[in-house]
Amino acid sequence: MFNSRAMQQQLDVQPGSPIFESGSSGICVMRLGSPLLIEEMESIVSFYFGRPTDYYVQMETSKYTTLVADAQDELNKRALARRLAADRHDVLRAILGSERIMVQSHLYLRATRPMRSGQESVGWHRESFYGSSVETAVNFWLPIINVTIENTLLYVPDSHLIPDEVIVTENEEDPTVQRGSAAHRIGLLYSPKRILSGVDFSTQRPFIAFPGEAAIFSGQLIHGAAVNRSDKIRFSADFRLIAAENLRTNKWHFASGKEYSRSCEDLAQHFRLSFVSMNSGFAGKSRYISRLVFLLD
Ligand SMILES: O=C(O)CCC(=O)C(=O)O
Ligand SMILES: [Fe+2]
Repeated sequence: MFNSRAMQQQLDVQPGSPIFESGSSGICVMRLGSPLLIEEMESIVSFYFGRPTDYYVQMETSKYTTLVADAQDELNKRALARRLAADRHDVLRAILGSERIMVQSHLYLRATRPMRSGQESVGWHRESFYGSSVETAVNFWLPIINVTIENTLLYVPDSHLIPDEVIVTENEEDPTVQRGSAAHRIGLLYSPKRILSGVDFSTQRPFIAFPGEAAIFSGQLIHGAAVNRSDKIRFSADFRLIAAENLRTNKWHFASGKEYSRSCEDLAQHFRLSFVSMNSGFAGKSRYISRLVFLLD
């Protein structure tokens, strides 16, 4: 589906390179500083999804989305969005051009089952379709387990430069996703939009990022369509970041029950959180750790 030249071009995108300019593709891939963060996320996912894939493929959808929401809650209790942002604060400061970075309080866990019909993965979009973005916000996306070329996220290079007015969409209500349900909490859409015109999809490319790496991209980049053509569940996580100066409102985020964004500048707190996760296995001391994170949070 993708030629090797297209892949090579994405690999050339350097950490910290400007992502909002023309010719930048709108995306860059960077390595996380601490491998412990991805190990912790892998442990949590493995703990919740320890059975053979078939067990989950056959699971009734509302039961499955509740399980994903539970695993997502565990990641959020551990403040992983802010800890990941703090881990590469240097690159994010350069990309966002600010010393004060706000992090979405809620990290989404995507756990897309193989080849499900209906939307178990999000279709092509930019964040402004769903109201959670301004032009200067960026997305942080990272593979956790089983992300391959057959199920990774896709993007259209430089599409972040297309003005909103040029993109024509239509709404398709999805009766299977109730507002406020577990499915909605894990990022599935009750009113997804479909792009009718204004985007040339012929230049689409796959996100190539390996465990321990993260892709940072403009929230305006056209991305999505990660239909899972592999035979395993695809696990990845994502959240959004913005310079404090550009945040116009800090609205309530229903999925986390907190303000939409929190500052990631309290590094002392992040060091304490990282220290805790360094000295613990998930299984052994999880109750103690969760409580500590909750108190600090
Ligand atoms: O991973 C996915 O399927 C969707 C991710 C996404 O839309 C995002 O990171 O903004
Ligand atoms: Fe998105």
